[in-house]
Amino acid sequence: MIGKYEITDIKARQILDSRGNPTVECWVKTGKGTGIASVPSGASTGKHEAVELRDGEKEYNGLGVTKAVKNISRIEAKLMGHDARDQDGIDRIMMEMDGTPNKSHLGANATLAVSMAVCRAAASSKEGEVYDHIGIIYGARNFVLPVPFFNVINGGQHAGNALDIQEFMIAPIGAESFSEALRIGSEVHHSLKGILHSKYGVNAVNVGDEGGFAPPMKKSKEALDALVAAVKKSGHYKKVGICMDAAATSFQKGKKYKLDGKVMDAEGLTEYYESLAAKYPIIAIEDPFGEDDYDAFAMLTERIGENVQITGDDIFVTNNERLKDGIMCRAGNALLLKLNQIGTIIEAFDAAHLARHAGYSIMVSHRSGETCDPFIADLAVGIGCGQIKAGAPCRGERLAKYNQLLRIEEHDLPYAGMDWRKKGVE
Ligand code: 2PG
Ligand code: MG
Repeated sequence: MIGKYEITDIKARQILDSRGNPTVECWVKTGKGTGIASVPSGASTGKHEAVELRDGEKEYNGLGVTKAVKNISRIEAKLMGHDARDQDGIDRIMMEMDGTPNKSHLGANATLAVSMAVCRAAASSKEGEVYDHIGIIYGARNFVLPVPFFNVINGGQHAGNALDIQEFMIAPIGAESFSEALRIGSEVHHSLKGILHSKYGVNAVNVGDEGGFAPPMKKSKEALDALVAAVKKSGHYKKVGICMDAAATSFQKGKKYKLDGKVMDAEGLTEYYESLAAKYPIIAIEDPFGEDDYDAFAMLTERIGENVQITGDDIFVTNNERLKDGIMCRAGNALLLKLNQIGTIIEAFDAAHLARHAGYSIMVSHRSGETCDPFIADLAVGIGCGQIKAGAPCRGERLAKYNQLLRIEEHDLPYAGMDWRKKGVE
């Protein structure tokens, strides 16, 4: 007799993501359930990330993923009959089959698609919630609705404008519930649309890859001023903090950084961030320096880490070893968690546990190329990290995550809110 959690079938296919590029979708069937999942893809990818296997053929300009899809057939042969609840065992089988430190053999897009679909299939086999099953795998039952960080102004590699900083986000830290946070995010986003339209004209309200506006601004301060004005116009004083993802590797030139028309060394850039944090209600800065600049991360954390979250994305790439190096020198105080940077759920959880033990915060993150798979919404609730970034409250693939959080909220879970040391926009 086939057990209800026993894996009986695994299928994969090539689908397209929100930028119209191929990505992998996987479907896992057990005796009693099914799970389907698809993987996202970054644009400002860190060089230490796990490998996204691409075909390199003429179709889709080299971006096809048929090789990764074929690799899933090989994975299927090893996983047939396995218990879908054994996420640890399954992910480790794939890690062993791959045998490389960066999934370059099977492709992190192949292993992650299977890892996520297995997790869903296990939850479906017991007719349970995905976040609840994630809590079991993670080893915690501290379910909270995360504070959403809405990326409402896009720059850097996500937009065709002159802004060096990649993401300007608003976070409704003072909302009473997730649904209120989403409403505040939406209202501020629409206020911002009006402000940008009247100041910069109709082209300023076209949206970038993550659903935020991509206005023809040149300097960070213009974006920050627009955010403050939008929060004020929407009437949500004190409830909203500001966050930036500098994605600074993209404006690093050797040991210098070229930002907002100035060339600065790490010390100069630290002072610049300090001055911005003193002037604006900035509660978090992600990737303020290049992906190998641990010393500069440590310097900024030392200077403003008391009041401002310094989040490591391209520097840590959800990788235990790189995070360990960061913790040793107190570089940053938060981990950005992206499953596809490492390629399996279990490895991402290793990094999350390490972050937790070191007192680092965790923010679950989408990628700039997404699908409508809402997995990261369940992930953020399941590990109880209290923070998620999934783009602006605009575009289907972004709302897929936020809307899933609305559904989960109906289970009477609390909203994380935040004990940020600084207040929101006054
Ligand atoms: C980031 C992400 C997501 P990308 O830098 O944090 O916003 O962008 O997926 O392009 O790496
Ligand atoms: Mg980033």
